[in-house]
Amino acid sequence: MYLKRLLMLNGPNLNLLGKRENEVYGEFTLQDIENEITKLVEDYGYRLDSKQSNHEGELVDILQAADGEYDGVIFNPAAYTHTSVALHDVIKAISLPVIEVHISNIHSREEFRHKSLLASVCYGQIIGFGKQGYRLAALALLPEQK
Ligand code: DHK
Repeated sequence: MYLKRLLMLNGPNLNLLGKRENEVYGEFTLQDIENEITKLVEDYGYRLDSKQSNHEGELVDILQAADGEYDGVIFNPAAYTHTSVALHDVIKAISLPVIEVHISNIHSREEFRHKSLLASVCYGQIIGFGKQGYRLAALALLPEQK
């Protein structure tokens, strides 16, 4: 049977969650988020694949390869949000709904974080709700009924 699939993709330094600026990013680890979102999507009969990379080009490769393989992407591009034309272009080029997630409220932080080069090509943006943002993004990609 064909199982519907979501991809959760995390960018640079998010592998350090749990030991990185806890006052900004919380105490939880990336593994905690993966466990929680896997359980949520499995309740809907979906499967979650989770990937993390610190490298811009690798994130581009993963998104190119995801096209046609997944039904949507939960994406925290981390610092590349504010700098990456390559990620803007690949999100525009593929036909998957991509939801941009940020754990922190980027608008209440340094000015260089206020701008997202990706928001205009994403399906939506969820910002500032901690790890709950990943759950909200998954719910936005999942069907209304289980
Ligand atoms: C994570 C990062 O690593 C930062 O570079 C972004 C984002 C914000 C977050 O809140 O998840 O500016």
